[in-house]
Amino acid sequence: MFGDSTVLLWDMSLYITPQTPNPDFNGDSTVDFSDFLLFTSLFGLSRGDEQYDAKYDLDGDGTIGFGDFLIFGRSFGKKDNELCPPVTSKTVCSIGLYP
Ligand SMILES: [Ca+2]
Ligand SMILES: [Ca+2]
Repeated sequence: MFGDSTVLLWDMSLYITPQTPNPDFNGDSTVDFSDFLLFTSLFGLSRGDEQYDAKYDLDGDGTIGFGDFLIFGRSFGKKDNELCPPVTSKTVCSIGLYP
């Protein structure tokens, strides 16, 4: 798997995007209910709010809202190595996890 063009594209996206959206908020390598609870605790906050944390703003529009929830929902139940950054999903993740 390492060394083919798919992995190269993935690696480049890490440099282009300052922050890669990762719905695994608590870093335990699985997107599950505990991440959902973290997300809902900050749902509705916007950039500038005291508790706002950009890592929950998965689509980067400055608000932790429904668009981020949709991205989270698509990753729910998946492990770290199955996650795909939305920006590169069409290129990297055409195998089936993402449309
Ligand atoms: Ca997690
Ligand atoms: Ca957002």
